[in-house]
Amino acid sequence: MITTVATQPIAGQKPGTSGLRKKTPVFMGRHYLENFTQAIFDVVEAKGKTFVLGGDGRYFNDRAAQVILRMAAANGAARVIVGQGAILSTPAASHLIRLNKTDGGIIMSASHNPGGPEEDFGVKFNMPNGGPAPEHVTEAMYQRTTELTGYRMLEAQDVDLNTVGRSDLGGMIVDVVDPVSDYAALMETLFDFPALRALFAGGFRMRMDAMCAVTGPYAVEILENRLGAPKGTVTHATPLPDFGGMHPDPNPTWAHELMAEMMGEGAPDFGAASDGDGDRNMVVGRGIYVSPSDSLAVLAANAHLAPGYARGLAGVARSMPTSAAADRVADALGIAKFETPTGWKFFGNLLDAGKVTLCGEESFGTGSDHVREKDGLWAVLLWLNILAARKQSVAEILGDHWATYGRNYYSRHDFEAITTEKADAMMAALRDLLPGLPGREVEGMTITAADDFAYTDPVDASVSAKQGVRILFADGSRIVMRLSGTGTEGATLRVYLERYAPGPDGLDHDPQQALAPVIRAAHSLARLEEFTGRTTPDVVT
Ligand code: VG1
Ligand code: CO
Repeated sequence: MITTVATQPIAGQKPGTSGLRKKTPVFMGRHYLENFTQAIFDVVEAKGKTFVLGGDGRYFNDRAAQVILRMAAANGAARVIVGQGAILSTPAASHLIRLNKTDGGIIMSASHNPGGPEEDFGVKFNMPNGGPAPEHVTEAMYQRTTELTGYRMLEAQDVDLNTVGRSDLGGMIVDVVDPVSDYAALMETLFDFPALRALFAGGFRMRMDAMCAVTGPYAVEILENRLGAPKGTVTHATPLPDFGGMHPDPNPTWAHELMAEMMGEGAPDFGAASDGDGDRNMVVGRGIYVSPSDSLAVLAANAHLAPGYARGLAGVARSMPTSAAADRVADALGIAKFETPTGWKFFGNLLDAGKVTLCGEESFGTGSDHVREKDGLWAVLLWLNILAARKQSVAEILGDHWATYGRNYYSRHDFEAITTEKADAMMAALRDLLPGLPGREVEGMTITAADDFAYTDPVDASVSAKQGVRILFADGSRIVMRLSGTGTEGATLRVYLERYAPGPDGLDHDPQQALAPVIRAAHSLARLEEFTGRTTPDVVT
């Protein structure tokens, strides 16, 4: 039986950089998930449509899946394809949407945010192209949440999501599918699996830290079962509702176990980690950390070594705060380059239009036109393919890269859980300062330009303003500052720092030392301590 449950708008159901993310108790609150789900189904007009549904396995994932399924049925959806156990990594969900030509999908995840009864939960809608809904769609969903008076609900028993197969839910087809197999098959079309098998058979060793999150089953199947990496190569391989208490954000701060192993005695050849929903990756060589901006540049320069990219790249896109290292590769290859706002949704049009093949963000996100999300395991496999083809170490490949293109020293400093008012006041003061900055000298460097980044989409001409303050210096150095749009507690200030060294000298400094004047300039220009009381970042990437 379908009922319309009376409800009232709930304030604040506004999706951020990537979907709606809130504390789990908020999401579990009365009508909270239901209201937002109804807003999604109203905006996309669910009747007769087919969707994909899955999540990263965090706490409340299984219950939320049952609610969303009953509401999909009540709203007249024809069919929902669900990952077994309500599990799908974000890139696998994107692939299933595309493979089955569905009308979109719902991903239950707060991605790199911790999970558990007191941590974070999230819901995100992806479009028929497999990519996150663009701003005008998420804005329409938000608007809808402000006027809802009821949501539609089917009264029914839970669907068995643990068994692969087809069932009926109030006239709607539910197809429970293996979350891994289609994704693994896609990877086999892109990479030289025989070469990777030979690499592992030849004694190459890697560590993949899945951080008790969704990548575990994918990495075990592909790396250990299909490519023959030794059993146990993948650690923290079982997805847990609270990620085993880990913070599933693959950066040097949170993936410290992996960092310690890779920097220690007897480190394996290659290390990698991924985040809650499997779309991020951190890559580490023996004794050397690869900054995500450099990773994008190296992948762009070498992608042709993998069968799926042998034809070369159409272009490369990076988010504005990501370093310009990839631009140098694009220029050398004579291919197009694009600079977009933060968030994968801004790459969708460029990928759909065939303008770019690779995309990347400094926040440990890399991906290509094989799906419409960033893809952690894909990046790991592309690195492996490059290592196999070049028969060099990560350190050698990075060294060669910097010698060829120069080095964009890069780091991001995060200041977390700042009071929102303080963070807003600091950003407002900084924005006021911008017009007067060009020509000024700070820390011996001359400012050439300062603005608040605005982006006009080259495909649909939509404009996104206020995407982050940029301060550019004559020597190519750069400061970017913006507030996070994925946090659930106060404000997180992200300070992005970059300095270019053309080489051949000065290519092997410690990034924090190389960036020291830029860091000092950032603190003084933004009056960071005065506004926030903070002097040292919580996370350094
Ligand atoms: C962060 C990153 C951004 C990324 C987004 C979603 O956003 O900076 O690059 O696309 O997270 O990643 P923000 O607004 O907090 O800076 V994920 O893996 O959380 O979907
Ligand atoms: Co993620």
